[in-house]
Amino acid sequence: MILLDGKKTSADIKDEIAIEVSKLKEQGKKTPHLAAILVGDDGASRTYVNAKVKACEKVGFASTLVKLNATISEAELLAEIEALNINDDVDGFIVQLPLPKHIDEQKVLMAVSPNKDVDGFHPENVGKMTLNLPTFLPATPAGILELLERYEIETSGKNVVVIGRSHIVGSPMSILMAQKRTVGNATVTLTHSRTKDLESITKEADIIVVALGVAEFLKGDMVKDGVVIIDVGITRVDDSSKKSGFRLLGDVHFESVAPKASYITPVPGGVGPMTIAMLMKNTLLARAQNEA
Ligand code: BQF
Repeated sequence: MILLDGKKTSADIKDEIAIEVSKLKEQGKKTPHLAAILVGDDGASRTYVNAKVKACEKVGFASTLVKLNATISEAELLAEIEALNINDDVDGFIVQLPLPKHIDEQKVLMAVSPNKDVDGFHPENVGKMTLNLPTFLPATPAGILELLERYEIETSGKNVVVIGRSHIVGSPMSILMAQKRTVGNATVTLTHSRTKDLESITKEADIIVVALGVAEFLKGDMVKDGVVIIDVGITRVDDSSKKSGFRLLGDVHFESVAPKASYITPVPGGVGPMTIAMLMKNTLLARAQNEA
């Protein structure tokens, strides 16, 4: 069993991006600038946004964090988005999810200018992704592709099973893995809460991407020997022995699955850090496209 080290791989990618940024600066070109909008004070969301700001510092990007009160109206949030859309100094921005319940997420994602949409969530960019046209790929699926590529894991002709159909991970992951691309050409099965006899499907899988948000859902008796496991879950569970007061659990029951796996992502330190690195990559791309 080989651990897919997302922490190390993401550090490598950030080093590569930092070199590109130094080159831009040497050439007297503009520094890439990522902005993030954080609505409310959800603890996990704050952690994610802080990780993104820190990554910007690491690669040499400028960053702006726009913090808004949880009680902000949808109209006021849309006005903040428009301000970033028309701010020529900002190359790309994200609206940290999840949003408070009184705000229509789809309306918000559609307000982000597609050429600044470094999360790749705007319908125009989802459409481009689906057609395999150049666009910003959503960071988590892109991070998984990058991890598979760097570990030289063959995907062509393999049976890939994706568990979970979210717009952020499961759905785009299933689309990308089926496409004709370097990491792709797989036979993909997208499974979800209404899937019948999931175990009979996962047992045939060469690669399983688990992204349903249920801690330790996938057990060892659901997979075959040699399977490649990509665990996207990150559920916080109370743990008084930790400084933070919690620890993270994946969607995979690591103890029973890992012994059967050829490759497996740990939680933490697997897919999560790759997500951040790919957001940096998309921001560098956004800057390049503004230059052109
Ligand atoms: C790690 C996210 C659910 C809902 C909204 C590193 C992250 C996570 C884990 C991180 C996530 C998850 C992010 C680790 C960003 C990934 O070491 O294992 C980094 O910051 N993520 C997000 O922005 O919004 C989410 C999960």
